[in-house]
Amino acid sequence: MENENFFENINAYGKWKSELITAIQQFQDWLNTTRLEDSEQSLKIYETLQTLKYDRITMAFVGEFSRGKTELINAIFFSQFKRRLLSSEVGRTTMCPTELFYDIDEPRPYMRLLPIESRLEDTSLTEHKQNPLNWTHIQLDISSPDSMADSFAQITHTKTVKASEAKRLGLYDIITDHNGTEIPDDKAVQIPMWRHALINFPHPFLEQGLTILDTPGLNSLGNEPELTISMLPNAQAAIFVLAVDTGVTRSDMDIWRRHLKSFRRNHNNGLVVALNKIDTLWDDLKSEQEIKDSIQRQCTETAKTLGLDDKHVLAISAQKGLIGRIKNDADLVEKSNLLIMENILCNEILPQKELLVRNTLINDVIDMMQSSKSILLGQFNARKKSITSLSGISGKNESVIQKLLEKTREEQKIYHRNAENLQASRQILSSQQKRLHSIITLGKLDQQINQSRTLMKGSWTTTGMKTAMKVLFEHISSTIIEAEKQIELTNRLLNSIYNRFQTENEETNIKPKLFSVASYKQEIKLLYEDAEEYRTSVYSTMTEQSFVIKKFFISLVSRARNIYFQLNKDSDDWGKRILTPLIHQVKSHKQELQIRLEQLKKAGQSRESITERISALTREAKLLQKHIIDANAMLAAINSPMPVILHKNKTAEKDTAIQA
Ligand SMILES: Nc1nc2c(ncn2[C@@H]2O[C@H](COP(=O)(O)OP(=O)(O)O)[C@@H](O)[C@H]2O)c(=O)[nH]1
Ligand SMILES: [Mg+2]
Repeated sequence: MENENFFENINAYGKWKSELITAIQQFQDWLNTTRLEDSEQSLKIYETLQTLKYDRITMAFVGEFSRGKTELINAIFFSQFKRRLLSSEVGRTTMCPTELFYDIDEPRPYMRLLPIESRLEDTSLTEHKQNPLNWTHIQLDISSPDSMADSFAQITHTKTVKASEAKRLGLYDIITDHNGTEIPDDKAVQIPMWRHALINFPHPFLEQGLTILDTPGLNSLGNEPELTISMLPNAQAAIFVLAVDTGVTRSDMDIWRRHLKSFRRNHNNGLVVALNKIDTLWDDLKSEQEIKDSIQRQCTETAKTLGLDDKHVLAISAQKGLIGRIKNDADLVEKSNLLIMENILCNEILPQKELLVRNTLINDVIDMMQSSKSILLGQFNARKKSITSLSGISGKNESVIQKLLEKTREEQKIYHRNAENLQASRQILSSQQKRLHSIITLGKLDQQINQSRTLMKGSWTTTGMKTAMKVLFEHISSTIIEAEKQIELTNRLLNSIYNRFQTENEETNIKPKLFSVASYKQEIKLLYEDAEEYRTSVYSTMTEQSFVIKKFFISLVSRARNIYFQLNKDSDDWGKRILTPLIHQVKSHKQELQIRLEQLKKAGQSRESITERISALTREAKLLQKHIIDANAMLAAINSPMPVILHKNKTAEKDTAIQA
């Protein structure tokens, strides 16, 4: 009845991640012992480990006020506290976006609240999050659910201010009444006390890296563009909560259009529509079938309104699910459909997340492992070759040895040419990289951002925003196209360097790792689409709201800068490491030639010394073999997929995932 399956799958994800971390740490040690360590690789490994350590899965609960988002969070995550941990009673609704997570750097549980007045500044939420001093800090006592619930009640707090103050804070929805007319300046209105809440809490789910984002209704979503432009797009899953007692209202549709349609486009899956409060349709006077039919009708109706297939809407009762769990009433939990909902969530999110971690982090490490392994394989083969030739020359006459010596010197010449070529290629590559960097510097982007800002000439209007956005995105697109051309040149150069190397050294078989800007281009495209959708929705609902536009611009710029920063960094990392496999290969070839020459020079010596040499080489070969076996084990570990725990409960999985 408890969400064992959900729990085990999230746990399996956490375990998979910690096994990855162990394998990568072992790789670092291995590089150390095999002396293949170089600073670029170590830095990359360190960064990968840090990213994995702080990596999170975000699940966002989105919907209009009072649809039961917070109740659903209580039911899925906090039922073991045997009470409503987050306030979801009548009249106590979430007033500010709330993030629940586990802070590995600060294991003492806390709640941090950002005062609503911080909206007056131009600082983004992301920046605020980096500075705890701006927040009101409350220590949480997790031994007492009651005292915790008391602290969490802060999230629902409001305060009374004059309408003029609400206007100053950009809370436009509050100062207009139902007919859209503005409330007089000196009239009192209720505004949220806090702008954002962070809750650090050692819950098993959260400890595995899950972040829950609870949002208030449309007001706050509409007024805090950062949620739309950055927090929601970055979430792995969004749960859109509707309720049967209200049906799909105009404001539900507003939220759907403004915030979730683009989520659906950006993520292939991960969006779940929950039609909540089905218990209000439970009626003792009706037969089971009648109730089922009426729920089904509502689902069909909802799906139609949202433009989805029926199966994408899941009917649930968050409240009965929570009560059932608190009272250990398995039938009630079953009837609430909560278990199905949880299964869908893990089926949707975890495989997608695994793929993301693999593509963005792990594949690079695998490349490094493979190229290091191939270097050792080269060294191993060189030892074996030396052993064979050494066994061959023992007792051979002077002229044979002389010939072998000449042949090796010839090879050495080729090696020198190779090394020189490589050196020259390195220089060409480095100048190409410099050119690339001059194209995509953050400085240039910032200049463009400032220009767009000036374009708006302080008249933060939607029209100004439209022009500024267009100019900014045109600049970004043309820059990326220019960067793409430059990268194409570098890729071509790399292919020819590797091909040449291959012809000169038949034994090697390494392929260059080419770079592509496709994913950055795609991200910019999505950002533009999100921004455009947001801008037009703001335009259609509000005339001139400098506050929203300003905040919108800030969040837009911050996401664009991030994409740019990442492109810069990734291409830089790539540039630094692209020739490493060849360099290592050349180094070990040099080593091998030296060994061979020494042997030939000593060939005239006693049989004992040759035998000694052979056994030394055999020892080295054995050690290399051991390192290679270890590398294979690390590769197997890092390649192994995350285990999927199959459903134990009888509620079969229902695939309601929304495919884009
Ligand atoms: N009947 C019924 N009421 C519910 C259900 N889920 C939530 N509610 C009630 O709806 C109200 C709003 O819930 P809340 O979780 O605060 O909504 P939110 O604003 O979307 O977070 C509260 O009074 C809840 O007790 C449900 O499944 N059935
Ligand atoms: Mg709520």
